[in-house]
Order: sequence, then structure tokens, then C-alpha cells
Amino acid sequence: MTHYEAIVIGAGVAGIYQIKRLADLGIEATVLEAGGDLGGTWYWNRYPGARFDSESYTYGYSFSRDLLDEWHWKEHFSGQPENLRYLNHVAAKFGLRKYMQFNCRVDAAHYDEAQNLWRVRVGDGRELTCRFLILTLGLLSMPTLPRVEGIESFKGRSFHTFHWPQEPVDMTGKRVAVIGTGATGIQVIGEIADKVGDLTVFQRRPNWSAPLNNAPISEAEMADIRRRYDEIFAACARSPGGFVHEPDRRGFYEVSREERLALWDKLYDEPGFGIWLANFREIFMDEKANAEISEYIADRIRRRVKDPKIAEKLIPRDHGFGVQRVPMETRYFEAYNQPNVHLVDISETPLVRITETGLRTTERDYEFDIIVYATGFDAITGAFDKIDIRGVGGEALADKWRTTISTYLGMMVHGFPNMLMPAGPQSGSASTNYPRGIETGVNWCTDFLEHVWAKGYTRFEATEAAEKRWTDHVTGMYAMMLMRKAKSWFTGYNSNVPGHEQGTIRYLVYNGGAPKYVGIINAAAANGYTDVVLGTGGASSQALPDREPLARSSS
Ligand code: NA7
Repeated sequence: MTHYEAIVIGAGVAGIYQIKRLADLGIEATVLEAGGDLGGTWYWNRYPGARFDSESYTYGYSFSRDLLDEWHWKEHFSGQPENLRYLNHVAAKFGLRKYMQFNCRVDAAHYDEAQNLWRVRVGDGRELTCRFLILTLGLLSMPTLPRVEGIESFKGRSFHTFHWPQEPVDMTGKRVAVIGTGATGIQVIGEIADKVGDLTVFQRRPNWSAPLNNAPISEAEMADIRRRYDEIFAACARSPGGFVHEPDRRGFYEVSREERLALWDKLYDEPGFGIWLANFREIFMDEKANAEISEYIADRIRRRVKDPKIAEKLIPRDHGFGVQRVPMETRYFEAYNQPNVHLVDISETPLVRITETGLRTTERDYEFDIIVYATGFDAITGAFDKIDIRGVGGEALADKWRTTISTYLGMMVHGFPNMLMPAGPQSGSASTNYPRGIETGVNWCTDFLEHVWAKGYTRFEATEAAEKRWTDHVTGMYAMMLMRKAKSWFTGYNSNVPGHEQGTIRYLVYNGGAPKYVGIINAAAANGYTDVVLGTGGASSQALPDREPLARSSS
């Protein structure tokens, strides 16, 4: 059995930075990663069109000036291959690969109370132990396929976008189906529409989507971005979403309709999430304001789609603009103007089954060479549920979270001592520009561990009362937002996961905004972590089996 002071599960954007912080402290730690290599989201999602919706230079890590100075982002919204190259560059630059174990799926992590350690069982049968378990599992890392019969029977090629093959898929001249029109489906469709023979989109519900307006970044522009990095990250830190886009602080009703339209005309044609996040704050909370922006976006769709019947089908009716995650698109609406692209509304003619040659709706059979499932994820808690995580008294985390999620600051769970989630459910990451939230979370967790080590503690656990306070706060934030009514992964909706269907709202993301979140977690640290019970427990570190000396340079 091998013992570590800390085991990090997941080598994505969060795991990479987490191991960097631990390595800098000289902590004996390893990263266990199910995938064949590092990168998380950017390792798996290789589908055509996969790219940031965040400005590239706000997505990269901010912790190293050297790294900022040497990396040249080639596009304002960089694509998957480049993003994976970036993460590999980070790992190489800081010598992080040596801490990582790949093809290493964790099946179980059980807290051993007597020994005060975590027993981690890996797919290859090994059992590792650690004092501290750090879960950087990814919030969108558990893909879900439709609950429809016959998926295995299809004789052509088919894949979920998350499992897109590593080698390029030649789609030239092929009959392709895409099921799903979330952020992923919208990226794929825009990218492949003019490269495939025939494309049929199976849409159950349309999404409000707006142009990404991507462009290359020249040497001169990149030099300017480098000069402005401090300013850029300061803007991200000020904004609720952790983006460069800050809300328009004018009151929606304080300005004239002409002024509102002028703002929207400007934002719609600008790059990135501005139309969503640099908008008036009322659009997120006030039905009337939301209806007005929704009608504006609907008109922009009508102007871009030639067939009025198709245009109307692409306009959502069941939710307003911005209350679900707004997918960013490139040539998405124009794709429907091409003769080889067809839209099937499966809210009218539902999917019945996948067949050997394609799929069947209640109306007819369709034949395809390739079926692409862009059907989303068991979001935010799916990767946690997948591992048999057990805390004090053998309580399963999946059971604790079955009906309501509860956490302390999105980073700890009562009953699960010595476990940290730098970017967990209800943390600042889930509803923000991920890497900004991730750096915040990893820094807080690592500073907390430094405190634990410095004081000689070996056990920590958030109190039940503090967990309840945080969860009530997270829940209260939903009450103000129109998004609470939407069927989206922000509210825990996924039609393909039993129990997560419509009507079962789950309070998964923190809607208070990044500045408020950072203020709260910083105050918790400044108060000496009084919401966390610190102590010693179980056997002493020295008595652990096969224990290797703990190198610690700066605790
Ligand atoms: P999403 O946003 O959850 O979208 C999934 C899409 O797949 C959505 O349009 C669903 O329609 C559709 N879907 C799911 N199951 C089915 C079935 N069974 N039949 C038909 N259509 C189905 O996932 P994405 O991957 O697009 O985006 C997730 C996040 O990844 C995104 O927000 C970014 O942050 C990155 P529905 O709406 O359920 O009717």
C-alpha cells in the first residue's frame, strides 16, 4: 500500500494547479486521473468546434507572470487543440507530470476513522491511502446519453461529444445526425454544417444563443494583452462571473428603450459573453426586462434565418434569454440556411429509438452514417456520485446529496473529514469563468492546508451548522433569479438521469457572484477557520503502513 499526504483526483485545469501548489510546498502528493493524459475537459472534448467561450487570456492561469509573458494565445476564443497544448505546456514548465498517474480511475474513497486517513481504491485494484483527499473531478465530466433504446444496435459510428475519437473523424460526404442543441451541439453544428454531406439536427428545446465573434490575436495584440494582464484579471475579479464583462450598472428602466436597444446592438456584435453578462442586471431577475431582451434576441435570430418557420423553431418559448447558460455560436443560425442542413423538432415528433441504420421518431425513420450525441452531462455532482465516497460511519456522499446538496463554501462536506473540493458543487467555480474560480478555490484550500500543517493538526471537518448556513445562503440566492425556473444544468435538470428530471430543482451553483464569494471565503480564513473543527485523530502519521518521509519545505 502506498501512502501520500494528499491525493488529488482529476488532472484537469483544477488538478493541475492544485498539484502545482502542493509541489511548491514540498507535500508528498499524487494526482490520479482516469484519462490517458492530463487536461480534463480539454483532453476529452475533441469534437469539431470545441473552444472557449471565455476570452482565452482570462481562461489561462494567472499565478505565474513568466507563464503569462511567454504564452501567445492565437485566438480570442481558443480551440481545443491549442487549449490542450497550453495545459501540457504548463505541466512541462512546472515539472508536474511526475506527480500524475494516468488511466487511473478511482472507484472508491473511504474515510477510515480509526486511522484518520482516506483509503482510495483504483480501477487496477490498488489501494492507496492519504491523509487529505482533494477532489478536482470536473463539473462537466460525466457525459449522459439519451435514455432511448437501441443505442448499441447502430451499425455506423456514434459518440457522445465528450468521447469524440482522438483521431480525426472524416465526415466528408457523410450523413450526420446531431442530437442536442446545448452549448456543445451549437458549437458542433456551426463547425461541421459545411463539411458534411448532410446534417440533421434533432432539437428537443432550442437554446438562446448569441454570436461568439471570434478572431485571431496578432503579435501586437498579444503584446498589449500581456501589458494589461493585471488590469484584465482585476476586471475579472470585480465582475460577478469572473469575466471581463461587467454588468451595465444603469437601471434597466432608468434608460430609454432606444438606449437599451443601442446597448444590445453593440453587445450582440461584440466578442464573447457581453450580450449576456454586460447587460442590465434586471434581465436576470425581472420578467418584463427579461421578456424585452428575449424579444430583441429573437429578432436577431429572425434576421439571420431565411425560412421563417425554421427561425421560429429556433427561438425558445419555455425560458427567457440568459436564464440558462447562453451558448456562444459561430455561423450556427446561418447553418440552417444551407440546403444540406435539416432541423427536426423532436418535441413534436419524439425520438423513439436508435436503429441499426439511424434513428426513428414518432413520424419516420432516418438513416445516418454518424450519430453525434451532444446530450450533455450529469452536471456538477455526476463525477462525485460515480465514485463510492464514504465518510464518517460509512455514510455515502451520493446518499447525503441525493435530495439536497449541502456543502460548506462548496469546498467541504460535514461528515467527510479531510476532504476538499476546490471547485465543488456550490463553490464559486460552478457559475463563473472556471479557471478564475478554480484558482480562488485551490488557493483557499491550499492556504487552509498550510494552516492545518503549521498548527500540527491532522483532522478537519466543517461543522454541521456552518454547512447549513452556507447551503441556506446558496438556496436563498436562487430565489432572486429567474434561472430557478429553467430546465438547465444550473438547476440540476437532466432528463437522462433518474431523479434529475424536470421539477427537481437542485441548488448546485453559487449565484452570489465571484466578488461576494471571495469576500466570504476570505473572511472565513481571516476568522481562523472557526467553522471548521480542527484536531488530531486516528493513528499518528508516523505509524502509517509503508509511510514514506513527508517532505515539507514551507509549512
Ligand atoms: P446541455 O447544455 O445540457 O445540452 C444538452 C442538450 O441535449 C439539450 O439540448 C438537451 O435538450 C438535449 N438532450 C438531452 N437528452 C436528450 C434526449 N434524450 N433527447 C433529445 N435531446 C436531448 O449540455 P452541453 O454539452 O451542450 O453543454 C454543457 C456545458 O458544457 C455548457 O453549458 C458549457 O459550459 C460546457 P433539452 O434541453 O433537455 O430538451
